[in-house]
Amino acid sequence: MKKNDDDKVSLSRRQLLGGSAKLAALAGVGSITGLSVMTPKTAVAASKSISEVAPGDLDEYYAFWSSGQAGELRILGMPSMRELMRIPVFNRCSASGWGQTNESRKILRDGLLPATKKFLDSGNRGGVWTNGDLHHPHMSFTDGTYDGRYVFVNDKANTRVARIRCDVMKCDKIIEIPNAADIHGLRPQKYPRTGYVFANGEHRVPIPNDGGILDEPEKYHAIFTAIDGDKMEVAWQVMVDGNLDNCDADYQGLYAFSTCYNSEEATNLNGMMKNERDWAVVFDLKAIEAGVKKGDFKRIQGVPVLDGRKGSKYTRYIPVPNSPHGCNTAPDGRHVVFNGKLSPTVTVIDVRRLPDLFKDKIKPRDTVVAEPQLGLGPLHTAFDGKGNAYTTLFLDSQVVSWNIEKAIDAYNGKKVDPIIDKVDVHYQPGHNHTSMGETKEADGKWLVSLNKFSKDRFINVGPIKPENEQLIDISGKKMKVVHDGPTYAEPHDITIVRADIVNPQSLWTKGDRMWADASAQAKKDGIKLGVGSKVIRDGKKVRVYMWSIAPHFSMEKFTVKQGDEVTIIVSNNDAIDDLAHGLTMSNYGIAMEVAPQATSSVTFTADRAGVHWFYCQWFCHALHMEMRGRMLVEPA
Ligand code: K7E
Ligand code: CUA
Repeated sequence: MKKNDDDKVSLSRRQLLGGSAKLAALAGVGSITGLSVMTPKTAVAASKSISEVAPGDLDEYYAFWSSGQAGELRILGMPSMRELMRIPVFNRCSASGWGQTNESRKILRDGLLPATKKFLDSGNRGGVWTNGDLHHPHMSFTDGTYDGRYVFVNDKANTRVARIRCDVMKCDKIIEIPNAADIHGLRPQKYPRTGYVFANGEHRVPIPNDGGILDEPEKYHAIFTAIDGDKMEVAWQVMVDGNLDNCDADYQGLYAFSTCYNSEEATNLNGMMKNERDWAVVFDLKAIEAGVKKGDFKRIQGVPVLDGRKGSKYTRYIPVPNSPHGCNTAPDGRHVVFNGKLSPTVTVIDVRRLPDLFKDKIKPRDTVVAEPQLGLGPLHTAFDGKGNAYTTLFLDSQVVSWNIEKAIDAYNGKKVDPIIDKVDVHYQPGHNHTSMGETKEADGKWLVSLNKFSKDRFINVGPIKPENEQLIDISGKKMKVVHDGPTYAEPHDITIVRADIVNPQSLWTKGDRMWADASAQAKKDGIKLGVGSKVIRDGKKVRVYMWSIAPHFSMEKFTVKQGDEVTIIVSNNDAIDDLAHGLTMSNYGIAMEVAPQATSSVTFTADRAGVHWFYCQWFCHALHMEMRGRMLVEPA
């Protein structure tokens, strides 16, 4: 049971609907402390299917799912694979009003570069981006494991990085990354904490990219960025040779790694495939921090950019077979795997050799401790925390499990086969991910293979088919596919987090910073949010304050003049979990969610005269249909 700031005891619906409901009613809501609360048992590997989570039972893991070009973040329960929530980030969401409410537009706009703001203000672009390409969701770390604070995500389409607050599961910051083009790989620092969020600019472009340089690819650059995850500001950037694809961080807080598939620095497919070998770049974080301190950088677009091209003391380039893709550090804290993609191999390095590499005591390839041949099209690797790795084979449509130590033995000439097992997946896997697999607490229970094609696995839904995310039991020696999970465009990557680490609130806290602007304006207008119910006219600007308690809005009608700029501010006073309201202004294209104890606001021009009903679009009560009122717009 939770107390909200009104000191009223707020009951969870689950508790009310459970066994304690009658007793709660008898005892009166205020005095049920001490009653045994029904806690649903967590699904356990039992009976028919080990992945089955019976109706009413709860999952063991939260899985944060990317959505690629859909631009949102999704939460699935695992092992049930039930989709639980969608968190709009880079997309426009009709249900929640993300992209339209004042609160979301501020987040979508504030972190943009001045030139981008100017661009978005021109040509009817509406002031904010409404699309994104979200590939990589990763939770913040403390001491090598997830800490439940934030999930960070990239936007490849419009060169941004966003942060999701895990206390309310909403995006609270989005920043555009200067100098870089098209953020792809993204990983948080694992140790001592996040700390930095590392982000790869994938495509090479001129700096500045303002038309001064066009078809002169030799003058393009690729940029690696470290973002301060607490402030959501760029801490520093490093210019590199080649391009940047995926990245990861070590378990010591000393190095970060990126794969490069275009060492040729070409601009077309043939050119990018020329070299037999590309490379992985290693970034020396301590050296870079010292360089920033010493002023060994150029300040470009407001951020320090260090030169990490070949020969720099900040980086080393480790040659690996042509066109590597995934980049994954193992929970043993020692090994990093670069996945071959065009080569049937993965390259394993040992981070303990990196200090000598930076001192030039050894050659870059001397950091390699294994290079097992696994199959065709290795893209990404996950780990079980028991010394085994799981690599997706895109072309073979398989996942291969292999032992890291045995791969090292084989590289040293011993006659051992590191491959443990191969399992068919359906079809063409990209990323895969194990439960807690990118942390030191990898538990070796579950693997999800994120397959790009589902083809014949589901009934046909037309030319566009879902992807297929298959759940694989890895607790035994043999991998076992136990579930097909169709999902819509296009999950690249996921993060699987033990449920006890993630503890979201069920109610918003009144006065949350999410609607700080509305609070400040209300104060100026002499209104207390959730209490005042009033229309304030300020020249041609009209502010309408109202609150809601199921099943009504505090205002039945309000009148404005055609051409007024109207701001509607709604505070949801209900303090019962899951009791959300919304406000839709019909025939005005306006809709927003108002979650329990939250305030939402939206501004629009009332340039259409007549009677317009506003209504609650979030089913909240038996009298939900009656929860409505009128906006009367007087003709000019
Ligand atoms: Cu392999 Cu963008 Cu992570 Cu997709 S990336 S698969
Ligand atoms: Cu309030 Cu529906």
